[in-house]
Amino acid sequence: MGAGTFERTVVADPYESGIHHDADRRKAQALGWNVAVDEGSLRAGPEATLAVRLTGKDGAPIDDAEVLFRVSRAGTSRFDRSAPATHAASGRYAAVLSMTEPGFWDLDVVVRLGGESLTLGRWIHVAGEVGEGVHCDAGVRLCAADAGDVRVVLDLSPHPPVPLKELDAAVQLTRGGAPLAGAEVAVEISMPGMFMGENRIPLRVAGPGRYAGRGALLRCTSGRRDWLAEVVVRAPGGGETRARFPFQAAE
Ligand SMILES: [Cu+2]
Repeated sequence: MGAGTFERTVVADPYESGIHHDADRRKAQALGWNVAVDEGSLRAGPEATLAVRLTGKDGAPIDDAEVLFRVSRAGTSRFDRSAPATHAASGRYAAVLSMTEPGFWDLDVVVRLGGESLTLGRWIHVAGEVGEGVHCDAGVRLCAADAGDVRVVLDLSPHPPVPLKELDAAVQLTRGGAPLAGAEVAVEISMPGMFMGENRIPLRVAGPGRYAGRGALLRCTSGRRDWLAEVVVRAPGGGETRARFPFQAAE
């Protein structure tokens, strides 16, 4: 692979990177290319198998592309990895990558075919063991709780959240096992028994039943690190329900 085509481009400004993706997305639409990620088989681990299906116009599989995967997590370069994908039948491409953290990842699929090269960005969910109950620390792992009849899985990052830094919140909602679309979702950060000001992170739709947003964590001048994230859910046609996730911030 010559000319550094597949070199990792370090982008200082994530919004700039987003613009780049927009241009490539338009190009992909014009070409009719689509990348579907097989999330069902994706599990966190040092040797995670990442597989996609690449299709062209009319959904026909593309079998003669060069494909590279780049994965990363928001707010850190610690988990950046890349690997060339090997081709299997029917437009399938797969690679084994170290993806040790369950939760939400950014995936860049770099596709080269017939002189065209484009990068398609996807937001993917890597399954792991999901903890439950009041002892699950949402600062270091995925935790699940119920808001009424809605199942809420919360992923805060970084792990653990750092005071006075950006805090990413991603939520997966299901009802009866099916992704819950059309909900209004926000995360409220508070400190039990101590008023720390209002800190509400509105989330936006990020996929089927997925909602994500970015806010910031405050610092407690008393030195406390125990916080509470409350996921506020307003399901379509329903009232407001809440799921509570205690977490510990970094020092
Ligand atoms: Cu406090």
